[in-house]
Amino acid sequence: MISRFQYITQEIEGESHDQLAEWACEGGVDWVQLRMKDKSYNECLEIAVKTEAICRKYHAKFIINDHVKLAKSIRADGVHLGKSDMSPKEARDVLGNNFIIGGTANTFEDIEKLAAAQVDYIGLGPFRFTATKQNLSPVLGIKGYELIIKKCIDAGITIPIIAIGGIKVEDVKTLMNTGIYGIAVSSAINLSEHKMETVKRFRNKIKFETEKKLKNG
Ligand code: TZP
Ligand code: MG
Repeated sequence: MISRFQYITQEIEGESHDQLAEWACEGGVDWVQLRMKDKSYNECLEIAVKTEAICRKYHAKFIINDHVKLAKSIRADGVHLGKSDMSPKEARDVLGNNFIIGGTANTFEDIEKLAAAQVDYIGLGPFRFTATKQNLSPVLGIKGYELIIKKCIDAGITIPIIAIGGIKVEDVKTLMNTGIYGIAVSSAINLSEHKMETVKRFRNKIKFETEKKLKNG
């Protein structure tokens, strides 16, 4: 099951990935993506082992960004792959069918490629500018999501699409109304003074909007 609320750790001076993950899990996330940047394999391994233990404690899915071999070796639940990472097809060969594989898309054409590679979910963005990611692609805004989701429906693509990039609690309603499946959040939680409270607000809003959508068909 792909979660409709995907939490992503980030590099923050003085705060560890496993501590960030623990706050998020305590607040109620059931999906953690570990996103480490500029670290050696051994550093990543050490952080991943600690973060995985947190996820197991809270029964949250544990997804690793970029590192396919690391995900395999510590038996994470899955990987998230950007355009410059290992291709999803190659990752499937390495990981087999029991791992979740997600891919990044910035356009409908990216989605078509990821759909052909049979990824399990697609992170589509950025919604708006965010300092969390370097070399950011052009922002999509609500109109961009509406247009791309319409093209997905017309093309019969049913892979869960997760909106990402600069998303705040106040954006959840309009984003969910575009037809996206769920939302991924990093800095709005990680840089919040009240992280658990912010997680709860996202969780409740996403749950509310999802239930409304499912009820209305
Ligand atoms: N991919 C597109 S935007 C982004 C990633 C990983 C960063 C999302 O983080 P934030 O802090 O929620 O904008
Ligand atoms: Mg990447």
